[in-house]
Amino acid sequence: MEAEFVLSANAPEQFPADGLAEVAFLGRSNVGKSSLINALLGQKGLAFTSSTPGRTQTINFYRVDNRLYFVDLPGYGYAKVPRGMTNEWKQLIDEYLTRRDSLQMSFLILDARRGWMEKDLELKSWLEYQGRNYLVVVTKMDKLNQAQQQRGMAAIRKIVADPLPFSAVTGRGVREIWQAISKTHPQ
Ligand SMILES: Nc1nc2c(ncn2[C@@H]2O[C@H](COP(=O)(O)OP(=O)(O)O)[C@@H](O)[C@H]2O)c(=O)[nH]1
Ligand SMILES: [Mg+2]
Repeated sequence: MEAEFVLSANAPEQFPADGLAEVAFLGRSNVGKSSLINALLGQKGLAFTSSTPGRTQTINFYRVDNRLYFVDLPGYGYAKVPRGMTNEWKQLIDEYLTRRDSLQMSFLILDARRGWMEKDLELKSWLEYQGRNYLVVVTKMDKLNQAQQQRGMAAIRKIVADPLPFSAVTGRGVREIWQAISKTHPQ
């Protein structure tokens, strides 16, 4: 598989115009969006990861095998960002999710230790309202013991049927997530 960073956009005019199908990664700041992208693409440093929440303020496009884009969206729910900036981000994400014709599926990413939080539920409702196809990925599974994993997944399943467990540390879930992408976007 070949993957490359293409561009960072902070306005819709900058989004790629070649019409390739897109897979978006959504979730709270620091939930592990970039780490998930890197794990799926098998390239550690491709998507910028940071232990400082709220760093990624642009929409970043990665082209995969010249057949689709992975789209790393800015994280929501980072309280320390000035209000005006939060609105700017929100507007950019809203425009992307509302209007983007080439968006075929989204991953809503949850932290295994936290499960559903208010902003995640808002995003879920919003994706459904927009008629968007999405799947839930539960990341950082490696941070929980067996019993906690089961409890956490059970709580998440009360709200969506088939969350996909994942860990960027162990690689758990990579195969299943690729299968889900291939199902939505066959070669
Ligand atoms: N233990 C563990 N840490 C993770 C995992 N995924 C991400 N992280 C860590 O969580 C922090 C935020 O990850 P990042 O991918 O930058 O999150 P983003 O802000 O959503 O893009 C980084 O320190 C990552 O190393 C995971 O599956 N397991
Ligand atoms: Mg990131």
